[in-house]
Amino acid sequence: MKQIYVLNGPNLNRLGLREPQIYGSTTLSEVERICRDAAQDRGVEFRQTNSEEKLIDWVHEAIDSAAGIIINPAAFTFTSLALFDALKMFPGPIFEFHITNIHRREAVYHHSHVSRVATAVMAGLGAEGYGTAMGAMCRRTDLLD
Ligand code: DHK
Repeated sequence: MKQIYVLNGPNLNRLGLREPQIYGSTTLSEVERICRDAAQDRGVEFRQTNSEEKLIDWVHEAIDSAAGIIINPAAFTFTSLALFDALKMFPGPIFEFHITNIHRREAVYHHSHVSRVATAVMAGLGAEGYGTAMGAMCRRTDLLD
């Protein structure tokens, strides 16, 4: 069975230290643990980058090797048509994930380029929400297998 890719964008490497009043105190390695626990025996590829090029390369890689993608594109959500174009090529389910409810935040966070290609959008559940996203993705891709 193909793996689930969990891809994280810029500044999320600072999770836990970065604006804890907004993003909470859970670190990215704790988020990885949450995802792997929720996936149980499903294979998980968990990555983070501050580079738009790398994020796009990982989406290309996922086209051939992933059953589904859970992606927190962070700031690239609102800036990257290149990421949108890359995700359009992915044949499986794509869950767009945000720790915060972007629609309750500043206007710069209101228009996502990713939502137009995403199967589902999850925002505002906090870091724990990654586990919810993984559970849903495993159920959905089990059905597809
Ligand atoms: C993370 C970011 O880095 C911001 O650019 C987004 C997103 C929100 C989050 O909630 O996970 O606006």
